[in-house]
Amino acid sequence: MPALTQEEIDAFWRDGVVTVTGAVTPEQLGGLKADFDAWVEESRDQTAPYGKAIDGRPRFDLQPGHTADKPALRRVQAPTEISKAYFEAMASSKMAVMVADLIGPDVKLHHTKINSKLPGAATEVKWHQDFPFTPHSNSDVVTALLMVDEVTPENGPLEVLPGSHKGKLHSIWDDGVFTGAVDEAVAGEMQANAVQSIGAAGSVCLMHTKLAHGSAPNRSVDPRTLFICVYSAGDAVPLTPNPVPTEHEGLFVQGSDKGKIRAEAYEVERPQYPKTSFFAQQSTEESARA
Ligand SMILES: O=C(O)CCC(=O)C(=O)O
Repeated sequence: MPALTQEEIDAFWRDGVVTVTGAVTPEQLGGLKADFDAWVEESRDQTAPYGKAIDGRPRFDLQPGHTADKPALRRVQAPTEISKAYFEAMASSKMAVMVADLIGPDVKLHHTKINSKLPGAATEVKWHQDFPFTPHSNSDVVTALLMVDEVTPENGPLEVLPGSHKGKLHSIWDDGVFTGAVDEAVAGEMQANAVQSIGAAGSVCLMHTKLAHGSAPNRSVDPRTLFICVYSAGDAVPLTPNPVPTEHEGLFVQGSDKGKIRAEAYEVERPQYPKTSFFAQQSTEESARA
């Protein structure tokens, strides 16, 4: 049974984005919140990024300025590997069916992460498109940003440029340096026409991989936690190493593997594999990028 209406499907292909409520059950949402709260508590004892993801990088990334009193856990890499609640929300929720309504019937996972903006943390995301980070043989790739907390205009919502998925792929290199962000002039134009994706906890923002987006710091007293699942059509094959590798990459969450590859013709600069984290790649400080 479809999980999206025809209007929602049409909006996704027209705008490159659609936000819908009820992507997980209240029980699933409760499990996601509980596990994330426990990770925030754990992070209070840490002074530097910690834990180990499968590529050896820290699983838990901290914003500079993180303290026990003001924790600033900004990223959990591949939470589905360490939490049943996150695995279930990725693999067996209404969200996965919604994605199949867009790019199915066969849908597989590429990667998962949590992007968190705790109150007072300076975490921001500079404007970019996802596809140049994760080029695939075709662009039937969806970034699903599940709102674990209510997302409001004040707590650092995702901001998108509707329709930009139909335009060009913007460079995320600057004069030989991988910045992971479009240049400032382009970002300014995107920001001028941006629309915020806000919603109740349990809503999901379904975003086309070529849609331009970014987000500002959290200026409220409430957390903003997004569980981000990147899914692709079953016949889309990644062309570069997964920047957020996970043992669950390639898992079919809808339909099945038909053993086919579908390709589109396009050109893109090869992305740089993150040495530490995505946020460090976007940092303007050379020392953070190293
Ligand atoms: O956390 C955010 O606000 C942005 C997420 C994002 O840029 C992404 O998933 O590509």
